[in-house]
Amino acid sequence: MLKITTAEFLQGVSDLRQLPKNELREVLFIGRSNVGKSSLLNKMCNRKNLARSSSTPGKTREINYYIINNAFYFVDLPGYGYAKVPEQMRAGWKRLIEDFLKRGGPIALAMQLIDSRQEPTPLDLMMMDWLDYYEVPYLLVLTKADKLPVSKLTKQLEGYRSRFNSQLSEGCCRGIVPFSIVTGDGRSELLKLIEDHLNHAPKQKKEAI
Ligand SMILES: Nc1nc2c(ncn2[C@@H]2O[C@H](COP(=O)(O)OP(=O)(O)OP(=O)(O)O)[C@@H](O)[C@H]2O)c(=O)[nH]1
Ligand SMILES: [Mg+2]
Repeated sequence: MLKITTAEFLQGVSDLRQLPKNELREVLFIGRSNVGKSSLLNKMCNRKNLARSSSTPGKTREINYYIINNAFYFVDLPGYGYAKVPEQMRAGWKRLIEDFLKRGGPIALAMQLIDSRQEPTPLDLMMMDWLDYYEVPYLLVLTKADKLPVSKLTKQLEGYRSRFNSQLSEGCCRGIVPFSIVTGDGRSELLKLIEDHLNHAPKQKKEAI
């Protein structure tokens, strides 16, 4: 299984011209504000404060790059869905994220995070559509699994599996994994899936419609 030995913050990117010069494979962390992206990233690296947790949700506009094992990147994308963000910023976010996904090649795997207690929001569904369209392999990670009793979590998982059956069988969804930073559930499964995808050949770039 993949073992994370080193993890360092590299840089924040707010414009694609600032992407790291050294093009390594990337594992993306995507999801609405407060869903647990930075917490997941920290837990994967067994570090408490590696990923900066924004005290003001919706304020982080940067794509944060972390270099792992000096071999690949963890990329923490700005959270979306924060109500107080002005429309102009929202449009900027969409353009940045879509251009980012279009690059194809370097992206090994995306983790699409959704709170295990909730249903996907319209923006979550839009993100999944983009990932399918740009042929980015992704996992649905159901966060904060410790907050649900096991029976309810099982039910949620079944619901997600049947709802996204076509993405799982014909689209780019490679699995649905419950996760908790409290119990560590899901961590080893994610490490295994990340390792598998880092070893896959890169995809070609796909043009927008
Ligand atoms: N109980 C529990 N709380 C969690 C879990 N994951 C995250 N949290 C809490 O949820 C809150 C938000 O977590 P973050 O990791 O900062 O969320 P984020 O997606 O990075 O948020 P933004 O950076 O604002 O987009 C924090 O208070 C975390 O402690 C989990 O697995 N279990
Ligand atoms: Mg964060």
